Amino acid sequence: MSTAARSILYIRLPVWKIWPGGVIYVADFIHKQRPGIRQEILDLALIPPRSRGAELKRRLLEFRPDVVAFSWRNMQTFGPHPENDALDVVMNFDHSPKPWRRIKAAWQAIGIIRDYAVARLRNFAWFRLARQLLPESRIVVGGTAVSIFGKYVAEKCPSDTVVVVGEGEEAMLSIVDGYTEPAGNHYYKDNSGRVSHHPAEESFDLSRLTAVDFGYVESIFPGFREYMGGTIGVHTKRGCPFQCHFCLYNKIEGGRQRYRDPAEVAKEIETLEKVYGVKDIWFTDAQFCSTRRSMKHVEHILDEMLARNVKVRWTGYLRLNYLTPEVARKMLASGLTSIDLSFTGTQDIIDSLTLGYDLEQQMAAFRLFKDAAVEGWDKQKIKLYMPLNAPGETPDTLRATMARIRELYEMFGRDNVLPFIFFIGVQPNTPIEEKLLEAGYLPRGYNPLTLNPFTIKKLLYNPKPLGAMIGRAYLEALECSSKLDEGANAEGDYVGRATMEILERKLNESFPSPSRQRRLFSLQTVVTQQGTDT
Ligand code: B12
Ligand code: SF4
Repeated sequence: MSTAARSILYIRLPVWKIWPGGVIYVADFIHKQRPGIRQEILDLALIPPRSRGAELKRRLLEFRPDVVAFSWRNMQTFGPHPENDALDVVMNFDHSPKPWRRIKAAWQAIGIIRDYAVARLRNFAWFRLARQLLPESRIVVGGTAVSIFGKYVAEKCPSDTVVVVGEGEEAMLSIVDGYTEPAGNHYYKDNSGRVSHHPAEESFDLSRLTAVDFGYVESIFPGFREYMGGTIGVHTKRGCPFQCHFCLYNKIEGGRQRYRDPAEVAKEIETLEKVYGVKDIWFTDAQFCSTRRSMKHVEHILDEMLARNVKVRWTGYLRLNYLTPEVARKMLASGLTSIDLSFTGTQDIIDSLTLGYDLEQQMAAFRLFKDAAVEGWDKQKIKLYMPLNAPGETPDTLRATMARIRELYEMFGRDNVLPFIFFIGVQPNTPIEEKLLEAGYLPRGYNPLTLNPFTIKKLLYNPKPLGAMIGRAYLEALECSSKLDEGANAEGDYVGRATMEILERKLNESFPSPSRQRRLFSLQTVVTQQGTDT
């Protein structure tokens, strides 16, 4: 297609209901650049599964858009943690002492993998449906799932499809302008079925992303109001310069941090709160604050929010490297509701995963928060995403993590600290994947999108011998605790806290620590000497 487009139908492919931020930023940007273009957003997550195909067909035929733009968020939905049943299934299958539970888990695993496969095949069938109903329209596919698996997706797409890797604004603008070769990093499947790749550096100037015009978005998105009672994602920057071994975010968004204008970000939040009554915001950046420069940017956003007297609760992925007492105070004053961050209790594991921060500095930053909470610490939660059993983990490093968690219990109150039982999910083209290929843990040439349950299980990295102990501690904790943090109403403890405590007990039974061994030894010596003395 080389003529300019006049209409776009965005189709958000189904996921568990979550604010479709990516597609909204793209549609808002296109509207601001080319106001004459007719746009509509069809969010399949809001439509009952049985009606989705029919509704898609109806909208394609009625609207007959020049561009059919699919947004695909998750392709691999298992990065399991306690709020996701897949973790219980894997743990029961591998580590339950009860055979019937293992058999049940095997059945559940087959169900999960079937759903996963069906979702993927169904998405490809919808792309073909669009091509069949509208042979002249250009099909575009974007979103985080295709940013990771772009080539694979392009190969399965119908002809004349553009698969956009990474951010979509520039690519989409060039497509609506009718460029034969769109801008940005993308794959293209031509009419003969050949797939070509057009790499590009991320270059979009984020200061062009002004506050979303929600009035316009509401006019093109019938499901818009259905999200207003929940958490809304707000983007403040793109890119991450760190190289954590397990992470892909720096590849999805690029390594260079680019920033939106703080006043525009705050204006966006202000409209959400004052016009639509939104109470909860998630800053959807790879990291909300990580570098010295990004901490300054965050401070400006918080200043703007405070100046506008915006009353929301907010969170996002945080790094505390450059936290200052002033920023901690502003974070709390502007509605920080939880501190969500990677956590492990030894510098050795931090370094082996190249997380790029100092443990003592992280602990000092926690104290800054504590000191900044003028009226005491009672509302905010500390959510610890723990890469348990990462390469290099030993009984002693796990015990050290537990000791640090106890420090946090003392600082913030036990009920406010939520250790998240998390494992490394091995993702394609990450340093950890390369390490595990070299070690022979994964076979070279394995398919990261495989449906083989044994390979899928391996992608959740929790190897022996500690893996079995962690698994059994988790299963024991599940018997007596709650998977959600329900504060005072919880029946039993929060599962993450209980797991860590059971694990510590098991570690002490099976691998007495050197100091404990020393104590036991001296006690035995004293007892023996006393025995001989009397
Ligand atoms: C923030 C975040 C979360 C937050 C979301 C908070 C919220 N309320 O919004 C939380 C913690 C809740 C979360 C949960 C999960 N997440 Co998450 N999340 C992210 C993160 C960091 C940012 C996503 C985001 O909103 N970005 C901001 C928006 C503006 O950007 P965007 O959506 O990417 O859209 C841009 C482009 O993709 C593109 N685009 C999008 N659509 C389209 C369409 C067209 C036509 C075009 C041209 C372009 C285009 O243009 C947009 C603007 O430039 C990404 C990693 C990353 N760095 O991208 C993971 C990520 C998306 N999450 C992922 C996963 C797996 C999950 C979970 C399944 C984890 C779990 N096991 O529970 C859940 C699922 C939630 C759900 N309901 O679907 C994976 C998906 C990867 C995959 N292989 O499938 C990612 C990529 C992380 C990873 N593992 O690498 N997540
Ligand atoms: S884990 Fe966070 S800091 Fe590390 S590379 Fe990923 S986004 Fe960046």
